[in-house]
Amino acid sequence: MTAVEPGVEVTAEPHVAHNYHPLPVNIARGDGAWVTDVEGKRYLDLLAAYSAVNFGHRHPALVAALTEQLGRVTLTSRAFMSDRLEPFAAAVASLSGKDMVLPMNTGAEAVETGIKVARAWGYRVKGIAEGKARIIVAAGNFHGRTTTIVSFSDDEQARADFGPYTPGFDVVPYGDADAVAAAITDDTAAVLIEPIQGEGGVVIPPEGYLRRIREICDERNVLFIADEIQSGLGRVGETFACDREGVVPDLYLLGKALGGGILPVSAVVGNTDVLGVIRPGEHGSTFGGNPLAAAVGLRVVEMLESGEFQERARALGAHLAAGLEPLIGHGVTEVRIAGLWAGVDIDPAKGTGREIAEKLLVRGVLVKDTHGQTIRIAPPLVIRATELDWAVEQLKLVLGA
Ligand code: IF1
Repeated sequence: MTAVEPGVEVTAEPHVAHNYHPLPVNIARGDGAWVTDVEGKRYLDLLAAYSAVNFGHRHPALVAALTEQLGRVTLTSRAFMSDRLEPFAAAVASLSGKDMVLPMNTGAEAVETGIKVARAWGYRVKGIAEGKARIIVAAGNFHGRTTTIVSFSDDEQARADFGPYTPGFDVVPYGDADAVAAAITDDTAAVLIEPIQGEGGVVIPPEGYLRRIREICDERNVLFIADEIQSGLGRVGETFACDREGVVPDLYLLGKALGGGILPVSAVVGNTDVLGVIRPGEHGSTFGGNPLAAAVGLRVVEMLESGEFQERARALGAHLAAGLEPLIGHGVTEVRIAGLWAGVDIDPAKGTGREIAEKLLVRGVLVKDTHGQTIRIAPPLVIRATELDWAVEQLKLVLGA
């Protein structure tokens, strides 16, 4: 028996590992950093829905914001304003230091919207010939799963048999700013990158990479679009991962945690000289900026304004690093950590990332593997240091470290 907290026990009965992609766990409840499955087993959630649950499952302030809005109005079309949209957009703009917000729903919709804005800006402002606009992206990218987005993915599993692919994208190695500069032509409208690559397993670029991209984009009249859908909103110990280098992109793409771990809420955030290229009626979405989403998103932004969650991510991330780094050479080959977001590469001698994830699951810890040997750790920012210690202890036991 593994006692995980007073009075709660996780039995070590092995789950039958089904050979389907999701891990064999069927969740019925979520509370803070913990979830409970249909059999009543509790798990420490170290994935937090890939950083959509930064504030813990069912954060009381977010549930309250939702409940209060449910008693007023939940959905209006964008043909009419709602009294939640303006405060939400103003709060997101203020948090980002920008003056315009285009609200959408999923991360992929924000990415697709960013691509449309970049192309329209390319034609209407930069003067690129119609239909010729190009966007530079990074190898190892993950920006979602629509057909245009997988068109510029270099992950065969994400793109195979989903062609014909959308043209107009140039792929360069991640982390190499000179490669970005070399790829820019007169037809380049934008550079679209993750400030830290999530799917790649928390791939942190060399210090100065983001600053160099900002400089190159300024020199060459190219938009810098930062996909902060996973890295943003407190995860890396800053409001945005770009803040780590003091860099401000032309467009922030936000999602996941913007919905408080309750609703899909995403947004494209920029200044009017860029985002304003989209004319009324040219873009939209049935649910984008709906009153319910705006109410939750406004509360999320208010919770981030104090800096408390960013500070927690920094402090708890340092604590987690202190627990994980001694495992290097003892079942772990590398640890990459930014704020409270870690990629841990498992020594193949100990098994694959998936095998380790399944062994951790039996011990009441949820993580997700990626790319064979890596497990991703992205706990809710409300987790306690003692819970992190317990999780690291489980990893040590699984590794026989
Ligand atoms: C899956 C990955 C994470 C994202 C970034 C946009 C999106 C995502 C940086 C699209 C979404 C999710 C999607 C989920 C798995 C997960 C994921 F492993 F696929 F790459 F988090 F690392 N930009 N990432 O990370 O946002 O449309 O999903 O709201 O599809 O398997 P979405």
